[in-house]
Amino acid sequence: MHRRLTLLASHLIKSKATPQIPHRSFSTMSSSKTPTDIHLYTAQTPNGIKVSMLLEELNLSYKVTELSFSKNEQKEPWFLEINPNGRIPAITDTFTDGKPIRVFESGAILQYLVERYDTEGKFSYPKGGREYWEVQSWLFWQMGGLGPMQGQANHFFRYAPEKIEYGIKRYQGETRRLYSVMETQLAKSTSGFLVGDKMTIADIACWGWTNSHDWAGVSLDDFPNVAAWVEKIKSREASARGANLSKSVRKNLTEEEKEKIAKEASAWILQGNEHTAKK
Ligand SMILES: N[C@@H](CCC(=O)N[C@@H](CS)C(=O)NCC(=O)O)C(=O)O
Repeated sequence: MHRRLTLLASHLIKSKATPQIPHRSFSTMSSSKTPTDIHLYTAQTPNGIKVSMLLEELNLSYKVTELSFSKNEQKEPWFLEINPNGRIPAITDTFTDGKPIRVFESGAILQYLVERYDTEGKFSYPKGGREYWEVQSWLFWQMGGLGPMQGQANHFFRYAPEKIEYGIKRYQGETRRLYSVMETQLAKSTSGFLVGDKMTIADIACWGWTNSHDWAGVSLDDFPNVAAWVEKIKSREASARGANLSKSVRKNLTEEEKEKIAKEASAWILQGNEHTAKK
């Protein structure tokens, strides 16, 4: 594994614009940021932006490669070396032993980044303490609940070729239920964040999904504390930068534009379904 990652890393370094990797790549390097070897592979999605939000909040400089789903770049062999699951986000970095490391699954990446780079505990709590475990609980709650359920709500509401009422109701209902769990937690919070007195990786993990509630067809009207928390995080300069990293960010879409985007996404999702079914 190390050998393959080392080969991949040296290949990427040698051929800056390699024809094998024709993706949109750029660096976030700036003199005010701490340099790192982190290379983020991402796209403008709720899971993808978690990582860039944290990287920006930590004021780290990193390289970015944006993958195109419509070209199925996330399933290309070179990327499967970085994430065998063929999904974004994923990162590579130079590990503490000097050798390359890959990390995939957004929750694992957030944990890796705070363990290595959040030395002042700005977005995390000391390992093993009470708040640490509360952060872990919310992080796993997002990874196992909010993300997958809202992802399915998106699927049945926006992408499925037929409107299946049962699927739409089931996953929108679950998304609403999960929002109400957050609502209860935030209503009790004196800081306005999920855990303790600051924004943590638990908030970052949940934000991208909650902020895109509209795409799943779920309103925040019944969840005032969640709505206020969404705005509070949106107003943070670094988080906003991370959440809008992609050149393809589009805002205030009309219903026609939303339909067009959903139709395009639906096409590659259905192609992917067929491909998986053949395996
Ligand atoms: N549990 C994974 C989920 C990753 C995931 O589903 N990523 C989506 C974008 S949000 C993706 O890469 N989709 C492309 C595909 O399904 O081929 C994580 O949190 O990293």
